[in-house]
Amino acid sequence: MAKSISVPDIGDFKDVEIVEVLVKSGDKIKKNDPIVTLESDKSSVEVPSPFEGKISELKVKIGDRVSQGSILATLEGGEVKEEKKPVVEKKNKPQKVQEEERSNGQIVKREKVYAQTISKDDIDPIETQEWLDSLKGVVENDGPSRAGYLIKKIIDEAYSEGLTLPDTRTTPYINTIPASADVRSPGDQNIERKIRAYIRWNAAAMVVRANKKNPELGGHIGTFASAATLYDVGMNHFWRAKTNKFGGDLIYFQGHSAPGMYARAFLEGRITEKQLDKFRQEVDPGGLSSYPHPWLMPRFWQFPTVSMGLGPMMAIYQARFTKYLINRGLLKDEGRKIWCHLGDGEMDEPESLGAIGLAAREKLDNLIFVVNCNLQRLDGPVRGNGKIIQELEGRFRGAGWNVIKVIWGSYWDQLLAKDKTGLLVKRMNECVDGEYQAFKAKSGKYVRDNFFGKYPELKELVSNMTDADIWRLNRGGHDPHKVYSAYHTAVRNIGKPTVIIAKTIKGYGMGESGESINTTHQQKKLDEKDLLYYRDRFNVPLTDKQVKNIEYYRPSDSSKEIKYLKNCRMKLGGNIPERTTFAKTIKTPPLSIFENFMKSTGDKEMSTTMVLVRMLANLLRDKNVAPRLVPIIPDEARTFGMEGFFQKIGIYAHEGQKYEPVDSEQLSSYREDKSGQVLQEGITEAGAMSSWIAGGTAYTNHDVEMIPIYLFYSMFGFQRIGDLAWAAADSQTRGFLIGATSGKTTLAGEGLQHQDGHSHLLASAIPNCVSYDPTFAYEMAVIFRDGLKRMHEKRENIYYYITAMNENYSHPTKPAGSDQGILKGMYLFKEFKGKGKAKVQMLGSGTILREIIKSAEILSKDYGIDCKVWSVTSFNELKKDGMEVERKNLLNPSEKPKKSYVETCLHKEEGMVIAASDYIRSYSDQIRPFVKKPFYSLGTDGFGRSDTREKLRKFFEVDKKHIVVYTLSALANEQLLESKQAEKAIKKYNIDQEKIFPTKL
Ligand SMILES: Cc1ncc(C[n+]2csc(CCOP(=O)(O)OP(=O)(O)O)c2C)c(N)n1
Ligand SMILES: [Mg+2]
Repeated sequence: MAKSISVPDIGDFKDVEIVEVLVKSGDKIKKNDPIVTLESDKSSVEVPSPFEGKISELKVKIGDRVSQGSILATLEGGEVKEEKKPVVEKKNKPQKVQEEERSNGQIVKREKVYAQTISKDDIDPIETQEWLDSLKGVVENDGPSRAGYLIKKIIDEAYSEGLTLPDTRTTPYINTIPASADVRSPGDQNIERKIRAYIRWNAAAMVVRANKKNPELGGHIGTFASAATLYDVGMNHFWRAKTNKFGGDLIYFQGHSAPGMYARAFLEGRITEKQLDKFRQEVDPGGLSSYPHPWLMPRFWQFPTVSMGLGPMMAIYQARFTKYLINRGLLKDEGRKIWCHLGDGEMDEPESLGAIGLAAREKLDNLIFVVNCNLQRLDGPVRGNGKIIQELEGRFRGAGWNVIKVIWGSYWDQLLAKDKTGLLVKRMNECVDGEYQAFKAKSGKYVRDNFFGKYPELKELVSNMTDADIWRLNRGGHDPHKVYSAYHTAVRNIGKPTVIIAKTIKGYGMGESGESINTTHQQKKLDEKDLLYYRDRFNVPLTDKQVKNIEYYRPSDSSKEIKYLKNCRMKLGGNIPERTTFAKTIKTPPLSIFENFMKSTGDKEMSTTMVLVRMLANLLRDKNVAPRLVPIIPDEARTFGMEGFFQKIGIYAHEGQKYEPVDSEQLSSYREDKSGQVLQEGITEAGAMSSWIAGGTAYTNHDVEMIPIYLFYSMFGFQRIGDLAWAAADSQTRGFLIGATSGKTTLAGEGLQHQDGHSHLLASAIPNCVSYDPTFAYEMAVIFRDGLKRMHEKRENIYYYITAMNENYSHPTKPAGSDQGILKGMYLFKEFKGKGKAKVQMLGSGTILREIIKSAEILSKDYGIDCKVWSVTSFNELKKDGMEVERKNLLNPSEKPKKSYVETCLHKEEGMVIAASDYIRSYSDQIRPFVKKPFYSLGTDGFGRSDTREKLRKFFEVDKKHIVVYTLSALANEQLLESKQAEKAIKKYNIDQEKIFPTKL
């Protein structure tokens, strides 16, 4: 019998092109063998055969366009292999149960036969009922706390009897707050429903309009559609804005629900229609950013959240930092809350759950997470075979959070009340998310048949309900009363952070165009039919014509809705989100504080890390700066020589120190203190970075200018937390990042994964990150002081990345007049006169500057070459300046070209340039275009490895001998010196010409 293979359901796509035909007539194929490849403008997909058989005729060719149902090929003699049907378990069979019982202290075995069991889990329902009745009786007569006490006693007893107790991480799949304890929203639901409808409409309209203009622009409708109630209840009743009397709650919005926030701001009159029309068109002024980006909308957005997982992490550390400021007496305790809205898919990010332990440990009851569980992420269900809500409940409960599940809406209350046998809850428990998703993608009848229909008793329970009634059974996250009740409880919770886990529907109200279907996330275009449906679904008062024009809807300012909306916000203090700052600046400390570092250290050797730590110690003597410093360390204080801070300023610990530290006798004993200043983060670079962001944005979030200084192994900086470094930049964080133990040959013994040869390049990509690689104490001091001035006195929205080293050496006196050069990125450090045989400009940065100095000595003395040594404090800053000047010159071709700073330094100098650093060559190569002379760079390209500094520098060829040889060779290359000079030097210094290039080793 012949069968045909046709195109299956390919979603919304029609007339899709066949780009490959993978079979030919006569081919024998198996079930699921691919037949053709289809390609739409988004993706390509193979169509598998549903049958086994032999192709008798191919009906299509490459280039043909097909849609669902188009025949691709016919098969002869095909056989349909029957899928095995799942075996249905028979229920309520009498069971024989082997039981162990304790009798007179002895274990005896006896057999019990029960005539009727409700399930295999319950062998004696009557006994079960007796226990339940007892519990009920205690609750009614003696109250819930007595009942709780008895249960705890029973559990303790069970443990001491050695019983294996059921896993109690999760509670049944129902709301945590029982209907009887719900607190109903005091709001006018009629008006709130209308407001929500208009916000929904405008949020969708702005995305559709943008994509109509240009499909490149993108956007999301389904996310906010699922979360609208979660936001509205917060906005109408809970979230307090910053005023001159109150600091304001801080809200982290889920990144791609941004259209909903704009749509509300539009109703509030804060955003114009013109702006809505510029959603995602940010290049010209007045556009609205795709996601929350404070850099792009600095008066609106407070927190960048769209890179998933960073929001929750930053919110936790924000809540912690708020308590830190309060405990240190820098902020009033006003009961402010930090709210963080998340997607359920986002909870898969390690960062999302990575810091929840800290939140519980530090009793952050100022923190509320709201996880919008619409059961879907981008491609499909978050947990098709499981239950994300239960999984999250278990994880948060395990971590010690207060968990509030908001699963079912009020329409379910009556059904649950009638569910005397617990069968409804059992059914709720046993359905998996894939089924729950399908229920809301289908119909009331489908829910009746497939949810209630599984048990006759449940079918009976809803027998007097129409399919429409069943469809109306809502989910908790769409019920304003349930959400209100959860928020009401959360804000009153003491001693623990709270997570509200709310069940919703992705694309709620979008109907066939995208409600609860797997493609909802990408839906950004709605056609006329979809838009009319959406309008009708939420009763938006727009005519068909207005809908077809995708007009926005905003009732007049005198309408009840707008008055109500504004009144709600007025009562809560004003606008949210809104970014403002009223922080007082910090006066830059006097030069005297830095004086020590400007003079030679003589024979005394120290590392730049030590210099920095000393400088911080000095700064702690400045009354303006001292209280604002926030030293942040991820378990490396001793590595950086910072243990002295433990006693001096204490380690922040919200409960103080409950123990006598083991080293209490010692000077720098481990001192934890409620008002401690050091944030000792433990081993979490992401956590430390989040603290640093909280500290560096306190000027806007708390109106207190702080100076966070985060010290870390430079290899575990930008590379490890690069995404947070971007979030910091976006947030306009002000503060210092110190990449300690930096460089590939400076951190000698730690080896490959510790030796950093590229962090400066990563830093250079961040536009408002100012970075330096200083060598000497005075450079560090000049740079640090300038950083304090620029960021904390002049309020520039930049942050500093400064590398520091752990190599000890002596430091010279600051050359007169070098300050400006130090800050711009290079200055003439010293001239080594030879015999004028040739001239070389030698550029060095970080620790390798010292090798450059040594090689200049050799070159001048032994080879008669005149060398000028330039200390390059920042190839990155030089590059930025060079790019800008070059661009300006190119844009003004008729004007006299301006000189980049590099050129200003070098244009009058003679000779070629040789540059070296402890970083890969690309770092110094950045200035190559601006040097305008022959330029040779040396660097540490290749894998790091553990050895002595001397051997490492030889290996990477950045030691003085290699620099001498390469300089001579380069001079020969430029025909400024005879090549035999270089040849001789190669022999003299035993340079192995056959050695393999370090990147290949
Ligand atoms: C770090 C990161 N990875 C991937 C993405 C791309 N992305 C945007 S939304 C999304 C799905 C989110 O699902 P969920 O968190 O459940 O949110 P929902 O839209 O369902 O509310 C993904 C993968 C991102 N924004 N950030
Ligand atoms: Mg989701």
